[in-house]
Amino acid sequence: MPMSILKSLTVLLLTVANVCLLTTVSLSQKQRPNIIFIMSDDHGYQVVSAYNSRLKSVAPTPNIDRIARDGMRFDRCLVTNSLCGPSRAVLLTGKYSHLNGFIDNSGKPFDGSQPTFPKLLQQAGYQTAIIGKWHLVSTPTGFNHWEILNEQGQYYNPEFITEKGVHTEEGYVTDLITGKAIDWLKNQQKNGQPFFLMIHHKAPHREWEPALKYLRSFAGVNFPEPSTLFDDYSGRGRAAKEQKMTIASDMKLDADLKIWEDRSGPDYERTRARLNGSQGKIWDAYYDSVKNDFKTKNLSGQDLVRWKYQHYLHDYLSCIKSVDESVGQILDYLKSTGLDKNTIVIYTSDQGFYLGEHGWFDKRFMYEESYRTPLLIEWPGMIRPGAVNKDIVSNLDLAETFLDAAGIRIPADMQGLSLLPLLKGNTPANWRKEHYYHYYEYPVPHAVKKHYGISTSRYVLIHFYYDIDEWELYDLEKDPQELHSVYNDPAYRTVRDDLTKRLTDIRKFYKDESE
Ligand code: SGN
Ligand code: CA
Repeated sequence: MPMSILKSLTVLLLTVANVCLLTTVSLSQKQRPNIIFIMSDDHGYQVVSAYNSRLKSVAPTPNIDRIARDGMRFDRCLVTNSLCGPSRAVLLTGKYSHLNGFIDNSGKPFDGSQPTFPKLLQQAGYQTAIIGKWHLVSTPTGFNHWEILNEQGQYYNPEFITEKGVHTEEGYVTDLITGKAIDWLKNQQKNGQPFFLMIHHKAPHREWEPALKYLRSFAGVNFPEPSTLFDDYSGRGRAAKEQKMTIASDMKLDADLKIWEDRSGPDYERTRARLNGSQGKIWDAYYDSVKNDFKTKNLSGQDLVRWKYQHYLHDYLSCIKSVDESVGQILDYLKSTGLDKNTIVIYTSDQGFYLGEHGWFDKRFMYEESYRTPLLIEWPGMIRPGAVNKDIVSNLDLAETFLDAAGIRIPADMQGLSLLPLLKGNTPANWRKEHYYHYYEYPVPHAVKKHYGISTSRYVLIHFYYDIDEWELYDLEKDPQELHSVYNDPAYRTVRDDLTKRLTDIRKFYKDESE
């Protein structure tokens, strides 16, 4: 064969090879999924209707439920430290609090120079963004775009922080966050890179301030009470007895239930005082009626607790109405643009919450309602619609799951597990059988004593330390409401010994030797 033909053939072959290569690259680029991570603040799984909530008929969450219908519902998603900032730091780093350094909300800034999954996604060509609550004191790192609420954030006419500084916007926080998220998504379609978007709601965090349009959405509704509303904590230790998060004593009539005798004080300033004239009229019309009801009924004792419970749930669930609406708007937007086909959507909360169970609001404890959090994931073509997973998973696993989904190598020092096999319906035989927890913030604001512990699918062993040294053990099969610790019950001696040893081992495994 003459040399010139050979050369042309070689060039042709190389060109074909290059085209193939290019096609492969652009195909795999294209196939890398987009990820939308929606996280609310303090949304208890027990009031999400996909979880068969006791409030399903009166306060459903139809849009959040769409993710469960089209994807997977996780029934045992546990957090490592049931508090806002710490949960977010675990999410970003895939490491327990003692290693990522953000153990409580005391104000110490998150060290944003450490490796996080958004940085790795960004390096691999993802566009990354966070919009909404951040609560980690330092400013975000690893994001192409960020617009965060100022500290805890405000519900009405809230302040946002960007690289340019702080500004205030008129409107309701959940609606504003949603609008910003959709605006950002519109720009992503133009640049063709895969994206990762975190939509972090403030709602339904205390003090549960609803959108003005939803103030009367539950008029006449009676919210079913939990059977433990009047728990006396007799089967447990000092930690459950000495906390300060009861509806009876710690829920405030003014800040929490919006009944101010005189309109003043920091709580008033950060809520009602933020409203403008016409907004204020709508608020006053509703909360004046609540105040009148309170005065007219003149309740005390258990009747007063019941009344407070009803109004607490009214405000909390009205906040959820906006969150649910927001989820619907995001899902609709994805569908209308065709983005839904290659986008993973996750809905979760930074931790669980008490909605009157044990007479409480707030979270923090390694007891079911605050320890567990909702987790719903849809991924068209990957997850079988309507799937339910009962394995022990954790917010610790999310960083690795995102990296794995994007085809990025997972750093060896991350401490979670990718959920990818579970999403495909194949739980590995060696999947974790136990989960480790450690909570540190004491005494303010809710006097929940420091504790750590281990849980399996059936048992929870907790060690309350610091100003006390008490152990509790619960058998979730026999006592799902965790009313009677069986730590000193001889019948549980073997279980107790086994779990105590496993707790020592798991603390070593996660490198947590601290107390
Ligand atoms: C505030 C709340 C507490 C809540 C913490 C932490 N009080 O201090 O009730 O436990 O935030 O919540 S409030 O009167 O200011 O609402 S977290 O979600 O940020 O961890
Ligand atoms: Ca929270």
